[in-house]
Amino acid sequence: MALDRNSKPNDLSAFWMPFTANRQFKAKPRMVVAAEGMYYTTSDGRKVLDGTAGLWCCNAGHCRPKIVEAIQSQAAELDYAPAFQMGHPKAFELATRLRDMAPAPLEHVFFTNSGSESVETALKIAIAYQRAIGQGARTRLIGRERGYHGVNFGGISVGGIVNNRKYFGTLLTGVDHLPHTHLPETNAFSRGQPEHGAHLADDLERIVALHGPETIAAVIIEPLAGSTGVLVPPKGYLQRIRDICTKHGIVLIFDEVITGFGRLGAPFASDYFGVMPDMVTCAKGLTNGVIPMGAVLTTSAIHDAFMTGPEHLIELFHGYTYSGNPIASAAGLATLETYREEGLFERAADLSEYWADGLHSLKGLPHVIDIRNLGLIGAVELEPIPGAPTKRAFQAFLDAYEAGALIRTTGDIIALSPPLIIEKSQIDDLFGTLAKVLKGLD
Ligand code: PXG
Ligand code: PLP
Repeated sequence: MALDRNSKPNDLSAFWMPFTANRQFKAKPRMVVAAEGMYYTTSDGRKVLDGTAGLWCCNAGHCRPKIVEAIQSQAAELDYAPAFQMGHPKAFELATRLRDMAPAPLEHVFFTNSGSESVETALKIAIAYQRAIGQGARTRLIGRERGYHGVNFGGISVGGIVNNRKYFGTLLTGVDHLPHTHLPETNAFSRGQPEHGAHLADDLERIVALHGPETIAAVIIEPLAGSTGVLVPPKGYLQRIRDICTKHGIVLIFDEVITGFGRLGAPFASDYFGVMPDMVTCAKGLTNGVIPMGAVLTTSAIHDAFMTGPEHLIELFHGYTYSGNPIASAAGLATLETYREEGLFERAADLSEYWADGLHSLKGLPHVIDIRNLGLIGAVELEPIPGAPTKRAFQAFLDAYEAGALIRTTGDIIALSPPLIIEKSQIDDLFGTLAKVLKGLD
């Protein structure tokens, strides 16, 4: 069937859109109807360069043949298999492939359907693990200011983005937060990891002393905070967090929903920074964003602590109807194969200097107060319009879309994270378009 690029829904009212200014969108909709490689096609027939890999998820680019074929044939062969007390081969294959590509200590995989579910799963496993090893008083969870861990109750409780929390009641109890690592006074326009700020990890010692280490189950942080506007960890910070967790018997969870699958030019940020957590949460790039799927990776120490007691009993009372769904598993296998065949993680590493050059060339343009980068991630922070925060960056988003580039904004920060297949000429196009947009802003 030929694709009708002009097809438009005749009613936009029913769909309550997520994280969207609904009334503004519906007054002037931005619809994409097709995608291939680095580009979206809009409903008015324009090509838009994808500067964000969808929402940080299409790391191999769009409509990649191997992934499309895997999904099509899996749907026709085994559409769904019960996830509890039953199995199917591809979920096991994918778990093995993930274990083989993950940092060595992470040997077991629990499947979910999103980053948010991965976070809930990891927090629950951490608390249950502490109980399983006789540390049942360890129920507290420590997150970080400006952290994003999805939108479910556990995730927003440990998260640190005020608008994602304040409308939703009292959240989980027994949660505390580390300070964020955004230090513009000393670190603005750092290229790569900022020099200053490792000492902020020491705040964990204060929190541990305040509550008592024997009450703390886990610390969860993004190794590089993405959603809050790209906060790159200061040099030495992550290792200090690791050391303090080890010293006090606290499980360290790295939320790698954005940083997993090559975004920094290595399979995971844990590899890139050489700092090993006890659990990793991931999603997005696991299936190239094409079918919802997430995963939690754990060490054998954590997994094995549950594998005791009578063998006919369920060891962990947790799971989702779609954990390890066959079509998602097929998409995951084809995605990991595409990353490997095309050497996309290495490609991201090779391109990261060119990317940083292009990004930092925007310094000096109107309203630009900071630029941050690592791997194939970039952020441009704009001076907010007095009395109208977020408006200037949102205008940049609208103007860039009209000018043929898809960017993301959060607050007054523009975040960029292209598919890892981006060509140098497309990096030039992206920053060329962005420079023009920035020059035209009020
Ligand atoms: N943890 C982290 C670190 C994330 O970045 C989630 C959990 C939640 O994943 P799900 O699949 O439940 O959305 C995320 C998701 C943005 C943006 O533009 C970021 C995310 C999602 C959508 C938009 O920064 N991060
Ligand atoms: N709500 C109800 C009434 C259910 O029966 C189920 C699952 O059986 C769920 C929620 C959870 O759904 P899922 O397993 O897709 O997360």
